[in-house]
Amino acid sequence: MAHIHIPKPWGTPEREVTPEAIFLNRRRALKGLIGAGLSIACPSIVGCLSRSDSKSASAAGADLMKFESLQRNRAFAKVDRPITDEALAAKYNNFYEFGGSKSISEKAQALPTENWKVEVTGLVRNPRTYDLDDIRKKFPLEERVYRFRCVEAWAMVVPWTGFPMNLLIKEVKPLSEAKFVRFASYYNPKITKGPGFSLSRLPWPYTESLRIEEMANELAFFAVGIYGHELPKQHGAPIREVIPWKYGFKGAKSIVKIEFLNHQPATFWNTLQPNEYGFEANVNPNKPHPRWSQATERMIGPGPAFSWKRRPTLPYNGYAEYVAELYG
Ligand SMILES: Nc1nc2c(c(=O)[nH]1)N[C@H]1C(S)=C(S)[C@@H](COP(=O)(O)O)O[C@H]1N2
Ligand SMILES: [Mo]
Repeated sequence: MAHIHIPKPWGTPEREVTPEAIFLNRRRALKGLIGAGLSIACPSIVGCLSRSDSKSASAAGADLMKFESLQRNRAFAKVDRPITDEALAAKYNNFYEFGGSKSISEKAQALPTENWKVEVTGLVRNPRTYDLDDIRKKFPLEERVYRFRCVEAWAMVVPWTGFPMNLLIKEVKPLSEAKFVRFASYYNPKITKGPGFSLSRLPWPYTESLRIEEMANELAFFAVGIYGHELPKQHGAPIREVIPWKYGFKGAKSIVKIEFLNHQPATFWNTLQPNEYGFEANVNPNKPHPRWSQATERMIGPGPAFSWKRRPTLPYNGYAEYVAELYG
């Protein structure tokens, strides 16, 4: 991969930084396993997960596993704004399955994540159902600090733990007819009751979709963790998409199914409001939402939302150098 950036001194604060020498040795040792990537601490997650002693600040007392000796991928640490406070990000969420407000973090604890399975199906040579252990063994995990931008104009910067989607593509080998991929979130109307108001006929399950070329881009990511530990349920445990150059709704949470298709599928928000939630949904300061400007964004912070620091919205959320070529 050609994109190796020297991190800027104003880059994000480093948590639990591994001394450079150890990092380099480990890299050398793993080189044979991981090919050209420069990122990976644990060839598999085995031996790298530990049950945290302290309760997480984030998830209604949930006890979250920590990723030990995880390496931050420095190629993606160049973010010119501070990492969002973990406890604030964990209490300001969108997860319509558990309600229509931002305060769903406690309700989301009802999501049953035991024995989670992800079915990969459709137009692929190797269809497969993975459990979380399979995923952890198969795909080397790394940490990436990404900007994140909701279509509602709030934004954050968070360190995700996970692996690039192109590793899954290599495993399952989409057929040449496959042009799109669709991600479906967990849905069980007894548990994911949805927002109480109106809209009783929402197009559940929550689904999202990408073109295959978008999925293959090096930025497209499956996250299994955030802030160095497994995902709390409100952030989309145990596995979600993270597509940093698109609005947040493109990243389905709590994925149970990944399907390769020859056509563009209907998706949740695009079905409800196609003029507000386009299929492509690339972050674009010059393309206003029908109901508000997208020129600036509010970084999640303390206090009421109107007081949060405003920043200019960046084209492709600051990732044009990686993705602009996808859009000719
Ligand atoms: N299944 C599901 N995934 C979802 C959503 C949702 O309601 N349901 N909301 C989306 C939207 S609009 C955003 S901005 C992000 C929010 O992610 P966060 O709560 O982890 O910050 O999740 C996205 N993924
Ligand atoms: Mo969003």
